[in-house]
Amino acid sequence: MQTRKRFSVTGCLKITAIAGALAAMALPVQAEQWRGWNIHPPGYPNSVALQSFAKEVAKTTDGRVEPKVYDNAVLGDQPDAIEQTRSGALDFANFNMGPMGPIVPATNVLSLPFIFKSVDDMYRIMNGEIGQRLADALAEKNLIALSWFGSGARSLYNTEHPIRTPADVKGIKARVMNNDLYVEMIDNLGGNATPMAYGEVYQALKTGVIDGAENNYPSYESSGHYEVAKYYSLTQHLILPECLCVAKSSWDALSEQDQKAVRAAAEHAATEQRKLWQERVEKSKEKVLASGVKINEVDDKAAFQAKMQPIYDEFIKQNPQLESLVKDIQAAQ
Ligand code: GTR
Repeated sequence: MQTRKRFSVTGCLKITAIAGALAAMALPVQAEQWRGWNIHPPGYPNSVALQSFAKEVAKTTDGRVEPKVYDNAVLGDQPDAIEQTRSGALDFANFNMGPMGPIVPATNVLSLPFIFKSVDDMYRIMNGEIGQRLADALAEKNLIALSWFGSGARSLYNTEHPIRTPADVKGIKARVMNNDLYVEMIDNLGGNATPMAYGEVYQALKTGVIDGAENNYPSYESSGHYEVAKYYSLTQHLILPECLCVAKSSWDALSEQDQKAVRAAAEHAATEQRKLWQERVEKSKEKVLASGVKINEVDDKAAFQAKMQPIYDEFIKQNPQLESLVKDIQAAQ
């Protein structure tokens, strides 16, 4: 008697057909829903670039990652959002390196006033080996910096009078971002520094809780601060890079292929942001001028710089391991 074959050819075909049908019916792989933090309003260069990032990621990961950007800091103020991203409660964000200093000490080097001579120098340096060193420091704190955005140069503005010399800062109550270096910066100029969340500054200016603040043209304009603080003085004391950062836990959960796709999207977003930034600076400047803002050059920038020397000295004393980073940035310009 012939032994029966376990599987006939037709039986095999049937099984293959059933397996195929089941696969077709199966639910698609669950997409990763990524929540992204953004401090700026829609239409701001960073916001537009973050939207492009989200769109490109969804496309190039074939929908495996679906980023969604939450504008206007609705998910919390910046120091809070940095912690949320470190812990993986948020998946990605565009962070300024200013409020990053208290969490990632190496990034404080970027907050030493006048460390960068120009925005172009900052871009060049952040694109190179020094930028990589800073990205490594961020990674140690669970933040994967995929690309660097620009945020121009920050200058002082206030409700009282033009600032031309350090003496003009005397008595000015100025809002600063959350970082002790900025408190020292304003104090060394004779003003009173008040650390405060970005979203609270408009009201504080209006009610006279503070007399001024410092920021770049696009933020001065988009926040409406220019409506209240009419003197914008070109101190250009800080040129801060910003990151497009992903939470380490979200990053580690990606396949190598998807990591590549996300990194490429972040790099494209940075290119777009830098281009939009330049255009926005001009538009913001026109808008504030048209509303009656008085813009002035500072007579002697060196006088402001000289007041910052003790901050450098103290910083290096407190952080000797960061002296080489400071020196390398200086030597690269
Ligand atoms: C903007 C920057 C924001 C935030 C803000 C501030 O220029 O893009 O991330 O740092 O300044 O002053 O708090």
